[in-house]
Amino acid sequence: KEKRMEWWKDDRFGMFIHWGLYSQAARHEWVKHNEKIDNAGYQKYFDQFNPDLFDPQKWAKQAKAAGMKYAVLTTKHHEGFCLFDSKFTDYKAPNTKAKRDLVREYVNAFRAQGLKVGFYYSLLDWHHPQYTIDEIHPQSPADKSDASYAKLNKGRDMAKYRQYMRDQITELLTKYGKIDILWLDFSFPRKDGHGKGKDEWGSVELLKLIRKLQPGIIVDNRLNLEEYKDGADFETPEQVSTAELAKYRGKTWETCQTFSGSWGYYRDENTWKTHRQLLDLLITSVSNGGNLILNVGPTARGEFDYRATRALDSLAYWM
Ligand code: JFZ
Repeated sequence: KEKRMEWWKDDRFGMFIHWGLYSQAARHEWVKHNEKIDNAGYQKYFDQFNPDLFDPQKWAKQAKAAGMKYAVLTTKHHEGFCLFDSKFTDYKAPNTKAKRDLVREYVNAFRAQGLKVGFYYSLLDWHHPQYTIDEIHPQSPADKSDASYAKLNKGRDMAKYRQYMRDQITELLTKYGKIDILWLDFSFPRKDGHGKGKDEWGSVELLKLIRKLQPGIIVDNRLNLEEYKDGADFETPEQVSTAELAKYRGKTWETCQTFSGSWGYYRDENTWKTHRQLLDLLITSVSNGGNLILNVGPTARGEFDYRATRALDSLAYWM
């Protein structure tokens, strides 16, 4: 563990990239949940997905210039759409107007710039037919009784969904060469049973598979496993203040932060951090012994918008 964390502790600064169908709605990556959109209502984003301006070499150059040493891309977010070519679903970029595996292009471009490459993979899946409806699913029932969930989940089988995850993670960890980071997201066990945690995800088995396929890979802690301590490599304080970061001293951690209020592209979000705030985050993270991963939400056409570009440019200038 010490050994595989060496480069990560040295590199300190990375780029998170949240990109998916939600980028078209341009109002939060949780839009499907927030507006309770069902698969039929969401279909237009699949039919119209056409990232004609996608140029991952440009992304990689911007990351590198800003001093970032690694990147993590959402290969699949909670909406279930896959940016990669998977044998196990039709709900993927190659079947859209993009007509190709966007993850492969990302991997090639970032590696070519000498950056380490990571994959974010959502455990949640609001599109998969076998994924059971839980409290935070877009179709979660108004009536919160067990019977009402049971009725909705008739015919859904999490064991099949667990197999789907193992199959897709196997694809991601065998078809793209050495992958440096896997960022799994996330566990939300609930007392009433309508959340998901280690049993629903098959966490221990999943981690063993990951370690077998890529022994050097670094994995985040969002499976929330008490047992199998070697499973997770780092803690993930999300959107915490610089004052709070001091509490993580002595631990192995990476804080993930946005330029503005959401992870996915949000056109009308106006609370962008100032250049000074971004620098403060970087300096405070590093001086407290942690990493910072700053997020960009590219537009649906595949560009970093002018605000993200300006923020990255300001970091590059400081670097
Ligand atoms: C998750 C996602 O829901 C979100 O869209 C984004 O991808 C972010 C990086 O991760 O959000 C979480 C997950 C876990 C916690 C908080 C937000 N948590 O454990 O506090």
